Amino acid sequence: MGQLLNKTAIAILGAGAVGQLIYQQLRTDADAPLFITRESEQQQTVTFTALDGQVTESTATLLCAHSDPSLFEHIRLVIVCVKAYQVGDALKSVIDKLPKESHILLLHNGMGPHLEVAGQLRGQGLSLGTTSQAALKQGRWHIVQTGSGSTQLGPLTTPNMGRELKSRLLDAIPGSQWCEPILPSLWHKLAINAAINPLTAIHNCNNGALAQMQYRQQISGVVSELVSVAAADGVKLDESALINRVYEVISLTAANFSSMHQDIANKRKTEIESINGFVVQRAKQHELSAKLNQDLLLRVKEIESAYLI
Ligand code: KPL
Repeated sequence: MGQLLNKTAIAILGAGAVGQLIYQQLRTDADAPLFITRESEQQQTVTFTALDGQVTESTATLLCAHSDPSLFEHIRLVIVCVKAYQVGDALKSVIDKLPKESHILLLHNGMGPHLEVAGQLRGQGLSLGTTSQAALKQGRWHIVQTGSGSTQLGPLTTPNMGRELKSRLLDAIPGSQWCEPILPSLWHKLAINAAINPLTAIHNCNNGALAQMQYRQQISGVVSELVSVAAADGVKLDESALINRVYEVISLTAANFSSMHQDIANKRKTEIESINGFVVQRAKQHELSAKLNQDLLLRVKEIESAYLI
């Protein structure tokens, strides 16, 4: 079994800030995850500035969808760290090369891709995760960790992730825990993102500005709609605890600009479809109203449409 976790057992699909952060946390002197990216196959120097300011450099192996299939043979876990709207295409490009006994872990903001991915798998099991650790890219291969935070991981479909891989993740990622079932944790994080991200993007403000009275009704309303939709989806959430948590995050991250604010400021596609858009989509499925989430979805899409082609 120890043999299973030799070199190349873990691959990270996507090398954004979160993918590189997880790479750094899983990397040891003896072994490191592979990256699967759209770049050509190569050895790549990667730089990491830790929370304490310490800078380290290491050499990572990059594979791509065109790499020789034999290079994928030893992979037992693929951690998918691309944006929610890229998950389907990214996985489709490599799924045929992944061993049947490998396991897929989705780790992105928002919800929804798991519904599509479940149909793409070729016998692999699926787990989901969410993290509130934060990192920023300083360059293509240099990230700076900007915040610690918790990470929840848990199973969605069998075969389950093997015990060794699970321990390796939990030992390496600070503040991580295994949650069964995992969906309540994802809905919980979704509520925080659904309340904070679009409002900061629309009003061009930092997270802290949302503590003002003028946003109170909208924040409570967005969370309340989400709680009803989650309940119809079989996930029970505590509405008032969730609203309190939103305000706690607003206060803890007061000086930060949300990821959606940054996406809009940099004219990038946002994750709105998998945040408020997911609530709206599930609400339609259950014939529920999610008017406030719908309004935020439309407004952010309107802002995006001014620069997205
Ligand atoms: O996760 C976040 C994000 O920006 O996407 C929050 C919690 C809102 C912190 O900024």
